Amino acid sequence: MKMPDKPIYITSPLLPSLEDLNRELKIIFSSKQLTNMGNYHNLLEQKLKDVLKLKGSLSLFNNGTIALMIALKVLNLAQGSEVITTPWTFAATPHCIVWNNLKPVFCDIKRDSMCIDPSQIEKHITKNTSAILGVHVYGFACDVEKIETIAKKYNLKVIYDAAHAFSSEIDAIGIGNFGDISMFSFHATKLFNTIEGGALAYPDKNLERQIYNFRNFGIRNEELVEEVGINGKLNELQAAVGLLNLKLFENEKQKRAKLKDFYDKTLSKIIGITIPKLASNIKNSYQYYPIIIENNFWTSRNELYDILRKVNIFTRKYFYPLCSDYECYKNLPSANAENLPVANELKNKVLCIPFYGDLPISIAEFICYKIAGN
Ligand code: T4K
Repeated sequence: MKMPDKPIYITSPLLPSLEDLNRELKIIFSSKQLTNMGNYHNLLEQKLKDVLKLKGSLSLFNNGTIALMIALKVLNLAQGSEVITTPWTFAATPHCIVWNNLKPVFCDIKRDSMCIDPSQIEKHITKNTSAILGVHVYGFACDVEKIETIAKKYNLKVIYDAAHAFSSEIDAIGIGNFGDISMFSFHATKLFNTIEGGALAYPDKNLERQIYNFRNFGIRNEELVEEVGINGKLNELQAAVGLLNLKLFENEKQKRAKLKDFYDKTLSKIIGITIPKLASNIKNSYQYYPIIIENNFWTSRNELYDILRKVNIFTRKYFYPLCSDYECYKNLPSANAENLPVANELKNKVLCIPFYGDLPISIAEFICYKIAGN
């Protein structure tokens, strides 16, 4: 088998044809409405509500991070209070907590879903706890029922970082219907993208006005500023990319499902590899394809990463280091490795391998061939 002659990355962005995009750009250029909640923006908001099967509202943003910051802001959590979250996530998750003058408290994850472990949440609850921020990592799903029960018992808000979970479902219900607010990311690396972008989904329609304001400097109209807002607006060009990508993402998902079948079948034959298995009521978003390199595999996760890199295969160690290992968080009491045994074990074992619809099957075969030790 031959190594690829160009680098193979973990993902490859979904893009509309230039012909289709040009048609939309012509309309936008002639209208001169480039941003500030224009027609393309508003249409994308409408369509996403259907695609994500939302019963409540959806607001678009210029990226997932600003969206998550505003989600935490609009819930009016007590200043300085504690938000229980997981270290098994991208930097944006705990950073958004801190940007809101709140304190992240790290809770361990489950080995199967790599999402927050509900059985570990209650031990972190104090009189200062205001919310739980779960992450539907890789497009898998948090245990939303158990989290809701805990939240009700202690009167806590629930926010979900659903950056990876575009179109994931639990019991055929769109994942954005759970908790008080969910954040989706539409970054270039996501299943559905607007180059940069994001959204908040929330069942309580009463939040709509404030979220609109926070996204737009707090400006309600030319003479009224209601909040200390920020600029979180998605522009028309990106909304146009989003509308075109909405027509493509189902096909992309089907291709990823086929690739997943191939990887599952081939990699499950290799001793020392665990492939995370989702519960049957969860519909995956096919965002990433993580494997766990167990102790009885023929080499370590880090060596496998290096071996693959040398043959042009660029995998990612999502999420190494853990957020709790960052300089800015490592001294928090909850960042102690004894509090996070599963996350600390898996940070040296998980590898996400290239996973996108246009990955040629010959390259997928080559990746498996190298992982098997050839
Ligand atoms: N919460 C979670 C759980 C998240 O994962 C993220 C973002 C957020 C919140 C924040 O949402 P946003 O504010 O981003 O909307 C990437 C993404 O930049 C980041 O959005 C994402 N998570 C994270 C998991 O992955 P990096 O540092 O790994 O990206 P990078 O540039 O190394 O890209 C990975 C590979 O993708 C490259 O090797 C090649 C390919 N690629 C990337 C880009 C940017 C392309 O082919 N084209 C591109 O334009 O963070």
